[in-house]
Amino acid sequence: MDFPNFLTAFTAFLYGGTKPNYSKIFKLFDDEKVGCFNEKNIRRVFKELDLKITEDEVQLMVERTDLNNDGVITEDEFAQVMAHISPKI
Ligand SMILES: [Ca+2]
Repeated sequence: MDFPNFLTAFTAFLYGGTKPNYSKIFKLFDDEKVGCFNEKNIRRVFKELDLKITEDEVQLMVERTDLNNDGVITEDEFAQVMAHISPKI
């Protein structure tokens, strides 16, 4: 599964046929409410949702979403990437 398909599947899993709410998804990852998340948060969310994610997929998700390469994903970065790759509803 490539990254766009992976995130589409992920949002579909969370929200079924409804329009994905990026902010809501972001808050799942940013459980410490610091305004950003990292690979550690990604592993936790997937574990909590009982979804399998490989280490490669975690790295890929960070690589593709961390637009300014500072090691963390902000809500802006997340929304931009999600809006870009999600199917238009
Ligand atoms: Ca960043």
